[in-house]
Amino acid sequence: MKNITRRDFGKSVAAAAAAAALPKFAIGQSMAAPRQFPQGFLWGCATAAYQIEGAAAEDGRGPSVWDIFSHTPGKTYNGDTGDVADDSYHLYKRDVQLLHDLGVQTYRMSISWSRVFPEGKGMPNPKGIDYYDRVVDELLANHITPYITLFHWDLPAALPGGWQSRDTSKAFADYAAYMTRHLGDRVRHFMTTNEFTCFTDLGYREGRFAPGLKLADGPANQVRHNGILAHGLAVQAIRANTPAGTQVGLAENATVFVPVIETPENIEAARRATRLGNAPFLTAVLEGKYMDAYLRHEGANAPQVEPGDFKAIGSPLDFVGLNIYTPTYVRASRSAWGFEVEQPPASYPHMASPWLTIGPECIYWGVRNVCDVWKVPAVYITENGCSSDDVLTPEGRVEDTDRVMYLRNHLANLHRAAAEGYPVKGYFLWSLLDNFEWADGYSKRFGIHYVDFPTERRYPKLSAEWYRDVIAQNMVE
Ligand code: PNW
Repeated sequence: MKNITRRDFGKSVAAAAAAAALPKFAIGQSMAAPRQFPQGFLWGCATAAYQIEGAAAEDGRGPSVWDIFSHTPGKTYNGDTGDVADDSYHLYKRDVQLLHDLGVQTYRMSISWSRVFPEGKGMPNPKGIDYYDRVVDELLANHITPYITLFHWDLPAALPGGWQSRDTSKAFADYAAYMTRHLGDRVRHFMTTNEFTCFTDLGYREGRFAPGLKLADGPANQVRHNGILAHGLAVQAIRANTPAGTQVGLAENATVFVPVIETPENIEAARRATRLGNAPFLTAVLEGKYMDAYLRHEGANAPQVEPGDFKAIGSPLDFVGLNIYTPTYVRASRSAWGFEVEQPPASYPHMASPWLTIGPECIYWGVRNVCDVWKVPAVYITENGCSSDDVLTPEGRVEDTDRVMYLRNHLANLHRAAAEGYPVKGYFLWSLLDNFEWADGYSKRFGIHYVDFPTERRYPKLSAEWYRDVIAQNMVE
């Protein structure tokens, strides 16, 4: 059979349209409106300190729980550590150049708390602060707006009890105050914490992440509480130490509930599930209290709350950052909760990381659920991206067509949210570079730039070329 080329197909469609007296359109041109993003929409990339910086023992940096954990045999893939990572500590100018070449307006980065306060508190380390001054100044010189996360999991190892102690939440607020007072003249956007569930549950209940503990429900719930308390105290500290107009938020991987079919009942089920499914974290932060249903469910294991905690935790935010990767499908049901979660069948597709199931509509529903339930003033996608089995050819190319597919479909769905009027202000692609993917070490690549770790050379992948076009046109095809 003769292969039908795109051109033939276009011709035959055009001929059929003419015959049927349908509106005319040019060959290859879609009848659908182009997916143009709102004017001023911010495009960016995201990274995190421990995943890219390396220089783990340089210039007075103190160890974090991730240094200890990754150096403990059996904890990370292949025993990989962040000792060198992308060596961005030394190569940051090259990385800012990559951002510049993409044409991004903005960059989300995090600060290594133990680089600034090697002991977690006490005396700051001037060389650590200098590094972040240099990075921020380099970004600004390239007209790239920094969005800074104060805590992306690399807790100073010296803090007694880690997140099991309320003192850590207070130490975090002091560090946030110091850091934002220092950077607040140049940086106007701060996120307190990244992904509560990863640094609390994965670190203290499941033991898959640093510090690798497997606590019982009671103490593990207290760790969660100390995490949201740290966020709240830090919001207060940032407000008190920065000029008016500084924007404060957080980056949260809220569970995104997607209606299995878009019926009014299932959409309502997704809303209910959004509140309940995020009860210990985002719901508590945005409602300024724990849901009764959560407290009832946890019973004797519910966290201890001290007077004033929720005044801090419920501090109003300027924006909510959502890290969006995967969908959780939900439908209406007659159960007590009013919804039921669908487990994906074994054949459900995923990217190179087995947990990274593909459901591009999750980015639309993530924004919509959060805006509909909590009426937040502004939303950013603070992370979205995927791992692929990238192969660097001898010519230095990486044809990551699957990553382009993943990103294109997510952006089409994000466009839907923007077009419906939801207040999405920007998008940070995870990640600028392949980097230390936590317990998966260097075995999973999330970058749109390939990093050849032995040489630290960076190569733009096909996805980087594609993203550059998206940014230039403020549009996704
Ligand atoms: C996020 N999960 O982590 C983090 O913010 C990044 O540091 C990380 O590199 C990126 O996503 C890719 O993993 C997650 O198992 C890690 O569902 C694991 C999960 C989700 C997010």
